[in-house]
Formats: sequence, C-alpha cells, structure tokens
Amino acid sequence: MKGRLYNVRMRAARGGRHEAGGEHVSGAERIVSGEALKKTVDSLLERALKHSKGKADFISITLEEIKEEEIVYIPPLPITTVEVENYIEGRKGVIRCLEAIGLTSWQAKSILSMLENTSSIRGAILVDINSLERLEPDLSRGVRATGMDWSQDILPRLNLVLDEEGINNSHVREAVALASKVVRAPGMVAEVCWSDDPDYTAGYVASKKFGYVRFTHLKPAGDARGGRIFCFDTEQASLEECMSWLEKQITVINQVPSINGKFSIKELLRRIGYETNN
Ligand code: WAQ
Ligand code: MG
Repeated sequence: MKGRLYNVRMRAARGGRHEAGGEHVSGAERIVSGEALKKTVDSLLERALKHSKGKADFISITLEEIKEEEIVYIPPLPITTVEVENYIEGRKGVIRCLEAIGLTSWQAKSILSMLENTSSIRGAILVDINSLERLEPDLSRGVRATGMDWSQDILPRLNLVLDEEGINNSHVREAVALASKVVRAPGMVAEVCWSDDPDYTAGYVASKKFGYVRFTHLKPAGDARGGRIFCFDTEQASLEECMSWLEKQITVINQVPSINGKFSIKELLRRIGYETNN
C-alpha cells in the first residue's frame, strides 16, 4: 500500500460508554489510505448507528497515522467451510477440531463452555490452556486484537475469490483478517468465535494447523450472545509477547486466501485425522 496510511478503530455501545457499563454493540478495525479515510469513517458510523443489536448511543472512532515500517505483512489462513445442520452439530465439530489441534477432550470442552457462558464483552477471552484460567487484565473488557486489515490493493481479488465461494460478506472478511493475525501470536494455539449479531449464526475455529475452519451454524438464530476465545499456551510464550502482538503490532494481509471448499462434518473429521464410524 502506498501513501499515508491510517489505523481506524470503531467501538460502539448502548446505555452509555463501555467503561460505564454500556452494552457492546459493534466494533471494527481498518487500515486505509488517506483517500479512503472519509468513506471508511462514514461506513463505520453507519454501521454503529444501524446495528441489528440496536442503535448505539456511544460511538468512538479513532484515527491514527501509521508508518510503512511499522507494518508486518502476513498471509491469510486458508478457508474451509463445514456445513452443519444446526449449532449443536457445529459445536461438536469445534470440540473435535480443538482435539485434533492437540488439546485434551477436557480442555476442549472446558474452553467451549467458557465461551458459551461468558456474557458479551467487547474483546476476547484469553485463556491459558494449561490452567484454564482467564488471563485478560480486565475481565469485563477482554483482550482486543487491533491494527489489522486486508491490503486495499488486493480487495478486488479478495472479493472475487469470496464471491465464488458464496461467502463474501463483512463478517467473513473481518474475521479472516482477525484470525490470521491472532493465530500467529506467540503461544497461540487456537481461536474459537461466533458472532454476537442475532442473525449471523456462522462461526469458526482458527489455528495454524488447520487454518480458518468455519461452521455454518455455531449458535441458534436470534441469539445475541457471541464472542471469541483465544487459546494461549503459557508454556510456549510469555503473556507480554502475546499481548504485544495482538494489541500493538500492525498486520496487513497482502495475499488472497486459498479456499478449501465445503465439507460435511464427516468429511472434515476425515481430513483432520479422525476415524468416523457413525
Ligand atoms: N478482538 C477481540 N475480540 C473481538 C474483536 C477484536 N478485534 N472484535 C470482536 N470481538 C469479540 C467481541 O466479544 C464480539 O462481541 C465478538 O467477538 C463477536 O464479534 O466465516 O461477526 O464482530 O462466516 O460479531 C464469524 C464467522 C463472524 C464468519 C464473527 O464477530 C464466517 C463476527 P463479531
Ligand atoms: Mg458483532
């Protein structure tokens, strides 16, 4: 990307600002050139004001100039879609994926239930996979991954590739940019996510091992509970290194993702090395 670049961040809440107990409505991260700045701010404002979770009454948009030298370019995770009948099947698939990544069945189930039982926060849960303790400094906020986006130069090609797969929407574009950054954090083993938008039921498990594995349903339609859990191994890296990558490092994706296609849960299990007899 050429010319001046800006890191644009938006967060919106309802019932007051986040710090004062307001309910999180929407958040977004962009990296854009000076020419695209006004249009970007406009669309983020629009999103906060017309969100399916309700109209925000607190909106914060921050713009920060960034220098080319600060950027680390990273490749996107390859994308696999798993077509499931319902969220129960989807969540079983998530547990199988976490096990295939190397977690024990107990760890995988505990991690999923932490995500199921945490009320909506603006950031992600950061869990130590060994102790299953939460490591975020502020539990009511969680950890936010910031400073990531697709390079504007590849957006036309990205749109083509995602269109062909029938998955070109802002949830997918933003989640792949986020997950591609998150799984490269020192000590990060996996991320699990589903949206807090009531009408968006898809979610994913991301890892260096299997890429971005999306499930068509990880929650029932109409449910406004969603979130993210970052699974971190304290034996592999320090918390400081991990947090610094997530919160400070600017990452830009400058390649289009490879698309692995659409699979049933049975086919997925075979691909990740599970024998299925049922
Ligand atoms: N850092 C950490 N956690 C975040 C961030 C961030 N930058 N942004 C959102 N979260 C957390 C926060 O708790 C939100 O409530 C939750 O994630 C959900 O965010 O392949 O749309 O933006 O079809 O609603 C995934 C599936 C969609 C996409 C995820 O998440 C697909 C989505 P949302
Ligand atoms: Mg949302």
